Amino acid sequence: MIHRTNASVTPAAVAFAVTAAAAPGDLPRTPREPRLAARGHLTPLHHRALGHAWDGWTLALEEHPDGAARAHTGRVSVLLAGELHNRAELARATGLGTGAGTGTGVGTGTGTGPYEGGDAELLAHAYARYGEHVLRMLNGRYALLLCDGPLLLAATDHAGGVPLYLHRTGAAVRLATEAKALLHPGDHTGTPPAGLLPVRGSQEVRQVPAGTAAVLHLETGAARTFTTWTPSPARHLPTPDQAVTRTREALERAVRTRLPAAGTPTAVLSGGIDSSTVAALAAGAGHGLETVSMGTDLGDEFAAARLVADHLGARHPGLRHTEITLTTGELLAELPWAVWAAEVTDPDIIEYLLPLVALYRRLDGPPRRILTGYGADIPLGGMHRHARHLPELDDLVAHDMAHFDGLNEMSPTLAAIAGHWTTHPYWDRDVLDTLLPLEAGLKHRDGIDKWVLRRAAADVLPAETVRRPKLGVHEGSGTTSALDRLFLAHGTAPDRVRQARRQALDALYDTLVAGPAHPDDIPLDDFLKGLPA
Ligand code: IOT
Ligand code: MG
Repeated sequence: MIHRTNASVTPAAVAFAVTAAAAPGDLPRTPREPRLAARGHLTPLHHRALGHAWDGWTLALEEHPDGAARAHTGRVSVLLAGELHNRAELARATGLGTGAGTGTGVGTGTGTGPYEGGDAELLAHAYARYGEHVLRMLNGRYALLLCDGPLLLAATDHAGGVPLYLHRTGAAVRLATEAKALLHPGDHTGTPPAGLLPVRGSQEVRQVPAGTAAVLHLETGAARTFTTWTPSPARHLPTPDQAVTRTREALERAVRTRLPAAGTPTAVLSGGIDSSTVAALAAGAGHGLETVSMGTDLGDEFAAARLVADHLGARHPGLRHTEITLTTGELLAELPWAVWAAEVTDPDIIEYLLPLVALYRRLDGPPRRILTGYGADIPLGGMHRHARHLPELDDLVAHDMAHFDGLNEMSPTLAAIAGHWTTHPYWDRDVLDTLLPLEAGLKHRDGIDKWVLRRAAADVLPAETVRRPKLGVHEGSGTTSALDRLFLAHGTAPDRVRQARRQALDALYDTLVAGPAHPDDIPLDDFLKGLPA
């Protein structure tokens, strides 16, 4: 019998911090609230079962009785931070009805009707049938903690879509969806398990790689990892028409499974092909849609976004489009927030994320479910549109797929700092498995970049949008020039701007993530003045 502690899935539980340790001893309660940038409803977590005990906190983006989605059987406990996108298939394979439910109701979980239990409960059932191999069957965006007696599974989805950090302290293992919750100075004991990613600011804290599960035995201390997904190195040769059809079908399903059970979704819209396709498919699903576009005094793509919003608005009732303009100063002031949320220092990645964090923090109202086109350029080689030969393009795509891990560019915390949940249809596992293996001549064709995607969306977008060349978010919003000007204004020589940027980001991380500061404590100008010239 599974005790359901949370049957609501959308858009509940999307971040958590938790510690787990071996039984038989219970764990002392952690009185202090965890250090998390994500904002939401915090609930203490205290659970004891056969072979393990949990103590910590869960955080849900919506007011919720129990924080992250949890399920408990006698010896199995499941805590899922995030959501599954192949519930129906998983429920069917596990013998739980047709599995078509939305996951928002409280169902019996058996029989021939749609499965309506929560994601964590569904996982507990599927685990009972498939064991740890169930992790190879999941399509979702989650960090997962599963205890089976003294055996602990700590896993991320195929993309590491919800970052998960791990720290072993004696008999206990501490886990959190944000590194800062674990990076307490003076609390460093225990050898990290092999096979995990290093984390800046600590010798002992590790990040669980994308598509990986860490398996730790809480009593013996034995540890191993296993892989649940890898980017395909193979390339397929469908006909162009087949490639277009498969792309469209996979994307439609990915967008559909990401829509809220109730309420209106938001799409962040630049007017480029990636986000316009997502907006068009979301609008077509008939749940209403709000599109939002941001710009600064140095640049915007408002006209391109408005063209799409008007086109969709004429076809689907109930669409709303908003433009948000920031001054360059307001944009740059978000730099500490971007590092605080992303927990990385890569200058290129922060340049992409800065305008998006600034935008998410300006989205008002109750917590939103935000659809983004982020990530499309990685499997399709969109950032390498100037690559002149197909082998070069394919090499660059393979390189990007081999190096995305640990960059946290799709972390939910980027929007969770403002209480929102983001979701990335192009990094749906099935979409990625459809796009990535296409031979390069379907990604770049007739001199057109992201050809297969443009064709797949041609009937739902204005012809001008389908043709429109790519402009990166950092270019369209003026972020690149704003950052350059900032460092030049602080006396950095033009040939040292890049190096200075890297130093500033490292220093921000060390202060905010590894150190105890909060973005509110950091006036950016003073902070930059304090750095070595
Ligand atoms: P870009 O593709 O321009 O933007 C990513 C998403 O952010 C868009 O699809 C859109 O949903 C949103 N967005 C962009 N600009 C605006 C705007 N002005 N207003 C509202 N929403 C907007 C970088 C990039 O060029 O972003 N991201 C790439 C590649 C990442 C590289 N990473 C890697 N190699 N590991 C991407 O694939 O999205
Ligand atoms: Mg893009």
